[in-house]
Amino acid sequence: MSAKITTQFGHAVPPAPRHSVTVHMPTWQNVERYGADAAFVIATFKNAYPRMKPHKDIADLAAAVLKHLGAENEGCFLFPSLQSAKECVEYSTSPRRDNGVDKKPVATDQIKIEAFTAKDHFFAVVFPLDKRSVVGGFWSTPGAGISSRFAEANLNHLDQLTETTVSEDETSRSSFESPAHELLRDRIVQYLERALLNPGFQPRPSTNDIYFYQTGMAAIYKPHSYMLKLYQGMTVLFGMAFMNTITAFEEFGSGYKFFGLGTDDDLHDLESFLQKERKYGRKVQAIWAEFPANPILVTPNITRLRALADEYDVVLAIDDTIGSWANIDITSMTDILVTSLTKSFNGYADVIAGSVVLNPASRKYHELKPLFDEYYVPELYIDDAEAIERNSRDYLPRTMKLNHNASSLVQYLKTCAEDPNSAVRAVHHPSVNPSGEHYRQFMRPATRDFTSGYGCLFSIELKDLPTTIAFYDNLNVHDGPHLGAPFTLAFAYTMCAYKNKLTWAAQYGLKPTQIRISAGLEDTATLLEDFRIAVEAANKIGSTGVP
Ligand SMILES: *[C@@H]1O[C@H](CO)[C@@H](O)[C@H](O)[C@H]1NC(C)=O
Ligand SMILES: CC(=O)N[C@H]1CO[C@H](CO)[C@@H](O)[C@@H]1O
Repeated sequence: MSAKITTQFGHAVPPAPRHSVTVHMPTWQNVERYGADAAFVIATFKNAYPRMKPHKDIADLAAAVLKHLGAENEGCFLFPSLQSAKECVEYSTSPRRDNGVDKKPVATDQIKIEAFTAKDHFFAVVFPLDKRSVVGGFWSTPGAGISSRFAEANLNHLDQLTETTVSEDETSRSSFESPAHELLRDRIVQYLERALLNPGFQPRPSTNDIYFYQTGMAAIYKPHSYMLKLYQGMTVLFGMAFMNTITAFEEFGSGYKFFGLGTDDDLHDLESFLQKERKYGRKVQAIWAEFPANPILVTPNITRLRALADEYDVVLAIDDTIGSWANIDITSMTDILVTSLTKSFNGYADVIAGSVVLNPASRKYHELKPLFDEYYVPELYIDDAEAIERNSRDYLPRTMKLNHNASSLVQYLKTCAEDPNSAVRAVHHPSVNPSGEHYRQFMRPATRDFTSGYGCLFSIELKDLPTTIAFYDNLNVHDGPHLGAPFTLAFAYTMCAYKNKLTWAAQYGLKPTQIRISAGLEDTATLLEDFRIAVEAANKIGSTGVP
């Protein structure tokens, strides 16, 4: 068993570097509190995933900006580009912010954009403090704000903080292009081109087809917003997706249609939907899917999705974060490949970033490439690019360990699930899911230095709530969101994200008795022992709920 975890609730997971993106959330009691009122619990966190709430460096820079403006009683969010600042204002003032209960849009004369320079140029959106929960929606979903490293670098030049005029000219933004960005683009192309399934497939993506964003969510939100300018159409979300992705399609654009199981039956329904929309002359702009999907790792039949996208002239955008480049080769199936670099690519839970790869062999390329080149504004800060460049040097060997460690745990838990006396009901992972067939088809062939696997993420499902609580409270790993870190993380995904809509979630196979696990790099035997102890604690509870 590993050393007993002593990290306090709400603190970053050790070694807790300055830019950590983790927060430890032990005990089921806290899971329930989070599910009931996330904002309340997040406010008590010392560290958090940066989109949950601004990192301390960002909060400090925002405070300095407000002080400079003599507006200490107002609220402010900071953005690296005028484009993102304007989108924040548009979001905050939209009539769609009226939720009919406790939120109203911000009046247009109450919110403004101010431009500043310290080390770099940046933009502040300033608004009345009591509107923070409204404007804050733009901070947490699109993830288009400045990064904590951006803030740190500018805090070091606070003596130079000056207000400047708000100008459309975004040309002098040198901090968003650097040798590190170039190295990263080269590396990404290299990973995409490694161990190809169809080497004959041409043309292949080049470094010109890679776009960087400051978060994984921005790598979804920004392309979605560019496409709205071109197509003004409906969006399809096929299969379950990360909770903020669903929110992004709810809050931005002209509606979305959700096929939340991502199964072959859903494919039939999708086809009927596309037929109907075509019949009524309505444009569907894109089909989005995760490969495989959060949190129970269903993998869609991407061959069929590709065929439907072609037949109905719709963009196919795939988020491959969970499968990850090293393991799967799906670029040629997509029009847009989006990845959260925050996860296993960066691998050390201390940077957030995202990327988009356009597929030059896709028939949508001639529309998408000019669209991206028109609207794309580089926003990935140089210090973040440098950190990811350093951290991703061991991406391949690290991914192999993550694959292996996750699979070892899945094998053990599968054995438990087969025992009728065990509290473990199921384990969800592409290696054991029926939809895993769709995943295996796109695994890269083994090479001398790498054997493909199924990624670091899986979910364990317990018999009932009492056994789930016993498992969660007795599992000696860190708890919280995030995946692809060096340390194992357990996350009560459904309970945290959907406690107030469990019936909705249940339609898509999500249960409060599932715990999502991101396997880390701990010694396999130790990890197995930690899980065995938690399973035994759950077994002891039995069906009565009494130990
Ligand atoms: C996926 O869809 C394709 C195209 O419809 C079909 O030929 C194939 O059999 C499906 N794959 C699986 C594994 O069901
Ligand atoms: C079997 C395997 O690859 N397990 C690895 C899990 O990660 C740790 C830390 O890197 C390795 O030591 C194990 O070998």
